[in-house]
Amino acid sequence: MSTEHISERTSVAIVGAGPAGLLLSHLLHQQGIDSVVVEARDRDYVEARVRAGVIEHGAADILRAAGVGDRMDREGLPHEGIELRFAGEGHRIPMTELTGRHITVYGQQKLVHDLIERRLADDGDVRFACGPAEIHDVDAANPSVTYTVNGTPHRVVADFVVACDGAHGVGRHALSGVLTTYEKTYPFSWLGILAHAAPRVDELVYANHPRGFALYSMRSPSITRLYLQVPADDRLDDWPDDRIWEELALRFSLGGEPWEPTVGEIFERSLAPLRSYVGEPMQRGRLFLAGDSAHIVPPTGAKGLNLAVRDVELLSRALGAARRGDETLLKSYTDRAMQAVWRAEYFSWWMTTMMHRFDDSDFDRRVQEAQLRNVVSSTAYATALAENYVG
Ligand code: FAS
Ligand code: PHB
Repeated sequence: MSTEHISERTSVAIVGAGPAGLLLSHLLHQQGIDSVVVEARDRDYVEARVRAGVIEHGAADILRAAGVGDRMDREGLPHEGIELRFAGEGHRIPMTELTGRHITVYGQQKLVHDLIERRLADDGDVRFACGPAEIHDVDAANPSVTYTVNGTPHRVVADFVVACDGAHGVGRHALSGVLTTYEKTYPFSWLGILAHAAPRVDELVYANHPRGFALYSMRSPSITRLYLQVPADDRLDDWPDDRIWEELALRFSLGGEPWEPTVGEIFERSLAPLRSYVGEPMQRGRLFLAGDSAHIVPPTGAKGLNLAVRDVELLSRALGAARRGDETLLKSYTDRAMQAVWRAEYFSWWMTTMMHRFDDSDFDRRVQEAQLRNVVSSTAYATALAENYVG
């Protein structure tokens, strides 16, 4: 066990190799700024994690402009609408007709793989399986990140540290004392599955049914992604395959009749609690936060990954300007990022409260249905949803 600390220097030390950390490292590289990415988990784990599936118009533009959108454009599925299904009826929201913009259905797994491949092709310094890193001296001129591998402690000293370490990272803790948090938890979770089954729909279906919410999404012409609203304390064992398919058919009912998704082998399943979280500010001294480390949205609005992309696009420009001696953008990073963050928080809360079943009063229930009828019958309401959804 060597106690000798290996100490190195870089411009920007990034904690976390999720989409935020990897894209930031790439965008900095394109400006000639070196960085080191320190990731706790191994590469296989990071690439296997099933998360987002929807890329907004604006985020897709950012990825394309950064030269990491080729496979997204080749394999991603452009969608021009979504369906809201309730009271046994389906209603299409023609998003592109209403906004001129569209979404791209492209798995976060694939995007993360593309970003890792690109970083490594550009000799980027991405370090996997480092175990949980720690952040130090954020108020000093040279903050640092430490981690230990095989008993050997490492310290990466930098001009700036960026915590892209997600919802359970250390970044937030380094802001304790200056952080104001805003949080809301929802009394249910999402049970998500991936199945080898050709999607029965061409666009995403969001269903509000008396038995609860359901979402019909996809990853490719042969892989379906489906979600069910389940009680927050449910476990995966409570949901054998047959029960999942039966419940989906009921919640997607049309005209009072069960409507079955194409059934296929389920090869991935996960439970995700739903919550909204914002921590302000997103910076302190020479530490900055981006992505889920700073804000969490319930996935109903498909905003989490897209917010992470926007944060790092903003931050990479600010770090580039700081390198040229102008710290204006860095100083106002939080204010600039928060505009998109609170808009996405609002929209994600709005979609979640409109599409899920709560233990509500009959009055609330009828108001929820009236809200849904407003959205599908009023061009103004439908346009508001479309503008927020396509981003
Ligand atoms: P991530 O959590 O992806 O990455 C953080 C990384 O930091 C991880 O690799 C972690 O291992 C590492 N790390 C943590 N602590 C560390 C430490 N101390 N040291 C070193 N490394 C550390 N968003 C959408 O936009 N659309 C969707 O459709 C959508 N669907 C979702 C479905 C589910 C089930 C879930 C859970 C999320 C979904 N999201 C969706 C949100 C999701 O995509 C997140 O917003 C996105 O992963 C955020 O990316 P990062 O901020 O990079 O954080
Ligand atoms: C997904 O495809 O995983 C997905 C799509 C839309 C959402 C959430 C998740 O709102």
